Amino acid sequence: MSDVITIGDAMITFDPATTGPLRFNDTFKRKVGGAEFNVAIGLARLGVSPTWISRLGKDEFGRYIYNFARGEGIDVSEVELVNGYSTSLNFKEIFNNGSSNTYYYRHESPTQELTADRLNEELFKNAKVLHVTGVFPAMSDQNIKTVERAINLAKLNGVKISMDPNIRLKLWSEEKARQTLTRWMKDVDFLLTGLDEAELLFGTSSVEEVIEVAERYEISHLFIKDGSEGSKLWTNGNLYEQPALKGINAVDTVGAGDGFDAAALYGLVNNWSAEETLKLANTVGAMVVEVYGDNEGLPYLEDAINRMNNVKTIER
Ligand code: KDG
Repeated sequence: MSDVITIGDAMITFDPATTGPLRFNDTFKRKVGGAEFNVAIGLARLGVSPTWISRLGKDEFGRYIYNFARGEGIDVSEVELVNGYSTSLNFKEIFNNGSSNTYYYRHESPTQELTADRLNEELFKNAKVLHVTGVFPAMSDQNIKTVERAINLAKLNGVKISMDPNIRLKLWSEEKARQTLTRWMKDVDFLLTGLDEAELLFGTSSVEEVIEVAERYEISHLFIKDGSEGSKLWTNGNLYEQPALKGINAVDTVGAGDGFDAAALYGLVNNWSAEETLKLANTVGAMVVEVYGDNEGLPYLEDAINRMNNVKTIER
């Protein structure tokens, strides 16, 4: 039984050894990434049991990701290694200010073997949350159908739906992203979004107006991730705010949103108060940017709580 189900493509991420334009980088570190996969890693480290539904190529990279996921304690019973596809790849380009670009080699992704009818209904009978993002559906119309069925199964079984729009304009157009994600909004319980994404989806980046939209869709928890401006949580008619952590040295911002999501879901699944849930999410998002890699900075619960409470630990 798992608390949170998520569906997505994972990839081998090649992190450059130096900053600057990709074409000048000739040395890379082989790592793993994938928005939904990062969330699953984050959840597992915090102590929530995640099931990650996916397909990987039956190749060396697929085996590596599968074993990595198992090592992190993710339930991989719904992950298969399939013939005829290569495991997805992603080359990163990082600049000195921590900003980055991604270059995908994920067409066709092995997740094309994950058709809607292959979702295991049993899984939804005991889970608490289904977490979806805009990355997996951006990859193909078939994935849109798979997410749609997952949402229906979640609804049928009383599973809450969490969504991070995670808009990747390298994978789909603004219009398709808007059409698809807003169609699902009426089923969303927890929305975790950036203001730029809210602008694209709802035509506004004003916090008050985004709250109005959330109210219209009957979203119970609206998390707003606003980078260096901090984050907000609107729930039950109340708005909570957390400033960005001070003194952060951002070396790689990729995956920060996924860390935020994992921690927010941790708080929600464990019935933490709104204030504490937002504080934990805000802290974990910040911890991710301090470490190179899409998920290496995701903390274990004790470390996240110490950081959140400013407890200094000395190990030597
Ligand atoms: O959110 C971080 C992910 O986006 C990254 O790990 C991989 O680019 C990626 C993707 O599309 O999932």
